[in-house]
Amino acid sequence: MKALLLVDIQNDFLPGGALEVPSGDAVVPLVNELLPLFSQVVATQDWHPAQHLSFASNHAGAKIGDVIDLNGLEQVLWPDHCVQHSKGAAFSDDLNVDAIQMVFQKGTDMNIDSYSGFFDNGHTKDTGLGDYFHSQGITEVFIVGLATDYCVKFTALDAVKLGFNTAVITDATRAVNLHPQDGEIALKDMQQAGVRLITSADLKSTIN
Ligand code: VGL
Ligand code: ZN
Repeated sequence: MKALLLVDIQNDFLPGGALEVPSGDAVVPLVNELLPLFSQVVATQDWHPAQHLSFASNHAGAKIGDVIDLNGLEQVLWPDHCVQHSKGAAFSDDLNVDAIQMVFQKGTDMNIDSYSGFFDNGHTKDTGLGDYFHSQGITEVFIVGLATDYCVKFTALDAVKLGFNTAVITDATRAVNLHPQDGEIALKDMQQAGVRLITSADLKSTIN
């Protein structure tokens, strides 16, 4: 069984949002077109408390983009984003949210970030997404959304580690690119770990 996994298609990651991903909005119409190809559609949602320690604003003297040690893990400091219940944390208004069966929220613990939709960055807490897929008989996971170099990447790497046949639909993802090549490097890292890189056109021609 296949599932489509929508990673963080939230206002703050779209142009004009707090942590805007260049052309992040371009993924939305592609994702809407893919939704009818799947009987299982699941979304992740970055869902931070205002005190989240991935926010530069919560560290005196820190700047956005600084890298700090946060409880033993390397942490990039971000602008305040996806604060719980804010408009920025909501899914894009243009996304067909009616097709989403389950939402898994992450980044809710202020002391640790969570790029992957499966586990936090320390791999200590589980969101329940892996168990949900198992309970639904999902063996194949197709990933779309934002951002290629953070949440898409770590979600895809964990999906492979958990034994799912994992594909990233590259034209339905966009990168933050704090450094210009980050998106490209992330795709290579995923491919080396066993993630298949496909396009939405590939998918449309092979499914149904
Ligand atoms: C993300 C940075 C911080 C993402 C989330 O969704 O890729 N990136 N929080
Ligand atoms: Zn975040």
